[in-house]
Amino acid sequence: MFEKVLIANRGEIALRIHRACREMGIETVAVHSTADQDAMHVRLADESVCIGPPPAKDSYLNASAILSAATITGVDAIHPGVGFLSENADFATMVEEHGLVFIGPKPEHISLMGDKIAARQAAETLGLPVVPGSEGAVASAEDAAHLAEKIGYPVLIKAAAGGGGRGMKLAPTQGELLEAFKFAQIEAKASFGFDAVYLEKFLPHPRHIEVQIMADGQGNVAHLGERDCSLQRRHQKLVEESPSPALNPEERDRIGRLASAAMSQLGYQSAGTIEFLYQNGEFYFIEMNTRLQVEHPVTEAITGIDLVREQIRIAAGLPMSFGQDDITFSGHAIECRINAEDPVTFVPSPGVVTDYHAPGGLGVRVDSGLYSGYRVPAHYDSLIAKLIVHGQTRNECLMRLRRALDEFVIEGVHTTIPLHQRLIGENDFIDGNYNIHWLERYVGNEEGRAE
Ligand code: MV4
Repeated sequence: MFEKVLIANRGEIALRIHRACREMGIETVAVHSTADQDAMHVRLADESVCIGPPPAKDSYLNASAILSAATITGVDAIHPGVGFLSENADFATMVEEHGLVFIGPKPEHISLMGDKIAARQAAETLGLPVVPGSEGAVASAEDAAHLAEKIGYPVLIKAAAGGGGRGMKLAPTQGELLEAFKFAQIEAKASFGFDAVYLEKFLPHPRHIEVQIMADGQGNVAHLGERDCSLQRRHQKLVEESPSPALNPEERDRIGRLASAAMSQLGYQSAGTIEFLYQNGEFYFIEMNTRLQVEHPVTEAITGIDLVREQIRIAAGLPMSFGQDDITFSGHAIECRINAEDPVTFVPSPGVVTDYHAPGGLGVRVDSGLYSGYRVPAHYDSLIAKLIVHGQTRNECLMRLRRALDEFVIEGVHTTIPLHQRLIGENDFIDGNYNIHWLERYVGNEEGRAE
């Protein structure tokens, strides 16, 4: 097992990784920007190295600075966390070239899934249901029009280098296709430096359902159920839950088995998430995330499996500590993302947290680096805490969530807690009756007209 791990991230996820390492007897090295020197995970880590000024490109995205810190402190491995360098195949390769272990999948699988056209082709080859659309890239507007005629409007033009909501354009009818194609291509080139686009039939009101998988590269592959992440605004998830209120046990079993079989065939290793759109009883693969996800605690709550611990074991060459048959899915879990933002306008609200009290009790987990006196920096994502509640039934979970939100005290910055409190009183939420558009309709989305 590793003796020392460098955590190439910040915030609650850096703390999460530190905790897993601690419990495994592994020393930790925190790397941080000057804006994060007082962060909780930096205080708790055995060692810390300042790697640069606040802008992420000069610190958390600075591969050379991170690799230098790794060399100086003599770590065995690097955990990239989420975001930042976590899905950068070049970084994963550089880590390996430095004689260190990248705690994550193989670079080839990061690259494969980073190219959304290649990912779509791979998914189809691996037996996953994909959205009807182009076989590969669409070279011209004429080809796009021809294909759209066959599969039917509306269609979406998506950038190969996009994902997570970036670089998509809707063509409701043939009359709008030429313009949408040109726009998507130009936007893709400008945003990603790569203008390849592909085409999919547009699904008007799906849910976003993702399957958590874990594989050790030694023949063991398991799925850990799904998460319903449909409650989002501008591609920022606000609430995630498992199991999805929309699926019946047969559907859950079917998509889980398909996901496992696909990853087995691919030879995938580490944690991964396969994203699907789900509409009218059908699943459609859209993307795969080759990393740990922010919402992983929801899965940990219902399976009792420590996903970060398993990632570390796998990276160290050990087999997974469980197999599919060892997993029992128990109860229901919901995560609320608490952001330092105005709960109505969503304008970021950095500043000093003047008072902090987290809820607790049975079935309540809070992942957060906050403390009284902590300054929320303005330079990063506004996620400051995750509240995860677990109950035996969805209703118990909802009652517990309401109780926990009411206990939560965060003073000095605006947070999304009041929004979550409002949400939990909505009948559609209580009934699990929502899709990917529900939240934006509920809170308004002044710049979201294109979607
Ligand atoms: C779609 C879609 C409808 N039809 N593809 C947005 C993010 C990226 N991961 C894929 N996205 C979508 N792809 C087809 N063929 C609608 C979305 C979409 C979406 C998906 C998941 C969660 C939230 C979303 C919000 C708007 C649009």
